[in-house]
Amino acid sequence: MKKQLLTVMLTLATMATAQNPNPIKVNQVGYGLTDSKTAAIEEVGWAKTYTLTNEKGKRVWKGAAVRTAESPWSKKKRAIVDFSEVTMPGTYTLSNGKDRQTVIIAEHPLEELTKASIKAFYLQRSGEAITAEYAGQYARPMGHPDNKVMIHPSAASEARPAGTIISSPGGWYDAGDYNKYIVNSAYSIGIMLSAYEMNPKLFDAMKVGIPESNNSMPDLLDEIAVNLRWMLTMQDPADGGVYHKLTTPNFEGFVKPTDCHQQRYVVMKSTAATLDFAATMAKAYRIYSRFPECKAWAEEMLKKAKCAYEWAAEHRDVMYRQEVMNRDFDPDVQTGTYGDMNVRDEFMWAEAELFMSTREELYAAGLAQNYMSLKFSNPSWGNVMGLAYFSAVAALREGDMPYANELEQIIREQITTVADGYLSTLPNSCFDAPCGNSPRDFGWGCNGEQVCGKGVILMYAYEMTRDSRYLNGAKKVADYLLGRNATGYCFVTGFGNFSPMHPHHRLSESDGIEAPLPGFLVGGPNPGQQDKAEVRNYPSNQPDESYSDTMQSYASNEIAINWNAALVAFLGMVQK
Ligand code: 9MR
Repeated sequence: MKKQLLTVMLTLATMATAQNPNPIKVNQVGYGLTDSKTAAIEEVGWAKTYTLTNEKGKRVWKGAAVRTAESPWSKKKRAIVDFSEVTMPGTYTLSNGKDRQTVIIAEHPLEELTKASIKAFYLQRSGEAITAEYAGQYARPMGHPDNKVMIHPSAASEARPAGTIISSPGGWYDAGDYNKYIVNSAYSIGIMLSAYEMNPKLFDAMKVGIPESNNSMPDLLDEIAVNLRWMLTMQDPADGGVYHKLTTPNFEGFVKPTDCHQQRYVVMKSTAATLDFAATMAKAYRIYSRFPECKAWAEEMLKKAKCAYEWAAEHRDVMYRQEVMNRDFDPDVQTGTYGDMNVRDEFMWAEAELFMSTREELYAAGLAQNYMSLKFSNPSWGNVMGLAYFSAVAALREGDMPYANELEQIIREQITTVADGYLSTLPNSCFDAPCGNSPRDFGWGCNGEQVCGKGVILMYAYEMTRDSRYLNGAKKVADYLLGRNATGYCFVTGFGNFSPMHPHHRLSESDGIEAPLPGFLVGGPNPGQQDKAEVRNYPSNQPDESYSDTMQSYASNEIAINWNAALVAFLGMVQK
């Protein structure tokens, strides 16, 4: 009896992390009317012909696979089925004779998803009651007021000795945890503002249902302002330096915000956080000052950006080394580090944004040189160089950059070289996508950094060339993310017919509601499995299948603002 119970429990535990058993893998959210529409079929589901039937059961398409491909690492084979010729909107069933998969074709298939991915930031707000009017069943009372935050001994200064209480309310929780980190906030805002610059029409018209939806600003900018206001409180007014993070010494348990009682601290200032702050505020200045109601606030942001840059110029290498800080100061801090030991890219980003906003020589020194001597790469919280390139693309588009011709050429060349590299993997891809084709594409947060990141870069390449290969490639990135991948998961909570149910997300786990908060992108397959002590039943060790939909899996199943920001940016740009 005991043994039987154990078997049942083990089966249940395995089931909880099982991947999508359906061998027919498609974009579960939907294909655009005239877009390429393909499915990837696992070998067990191969058939001579496949059919697509409409809701009335009428067959609208029949065909064979167009090619097969083998994964270079797992050796698994998949067949690609192409039903692009079906262009009528509707809900269909794709079948191989025994398995069935739902296929949606719609005029604006990504619209609701985009709204939800922005709304996720509202649900992630800290220090504010989330109300039923905007959050329905996910309403919750205010937690983490952060009006009594303590200066950690590592952050002590003359005016603010250790133990001083400051107020640093609001902003977004970083991820599955409840802390707030400047470095990650900066990247997140940077990439979303970049997308806003590239496709303002889409975002200006988009109402996502947040308390500010009825004001005169676009909802995306209202939501971003929430975190900008928090970031502003993290600057020491005495010298312009910016505290690296606001945190509890240890991660809280999986409890509600109102049940969190650990003291929160701001820790030492760092060069990376201060430069990231300077870049973010200088960029926000340009965008928010377009709106008369935000002009004064935008000026304040620019002023603070300049002060931050001054501090960083005088403290060029104050790195955040948590273990060193813990040796020297108490209490020890064990939460996320966002430790970045190379700040060359942060200098570049801050100088680029400050120059674009002020045209002051101070920031121009070596700027064109910078773009020439540095190499564009996919941006992430630890490497923000790419964000400087994105800002330059927008400025060039507005005819607002010195050395425009030279710069445009350099940037176009660098971005298209990277994008061409992605497209070159498409013909042999098991999932008919320009991502997920190398083991290097998988790792902590790859769904945001690698998948959405690649989609964003393909869209910049498209913006700079109008070559439709880039746009079509970017759309296939969406298909991959939304289900046509090795796990068969649509990686955004609440969307598709098979999506994560147990993200490593304290807000989702502590609310007593079965379904997680919607609109969140999970980190994704990570062969590093840094959490394998806690996640005993990873379904696979293959790079592309190393994903566990369990609450314990912080290395593959957490949610985070930077990944959602990349999702918002990608979705915002790909809807052309
Ligand atoms: O996104 C971060 C990833 O690149 C790192 O490899 C990982 C380990 O240091 O940390 C991730 O960031 C986490 C942060 O430190 C704390 N909040 C949760 C973040 C997402 O896992």
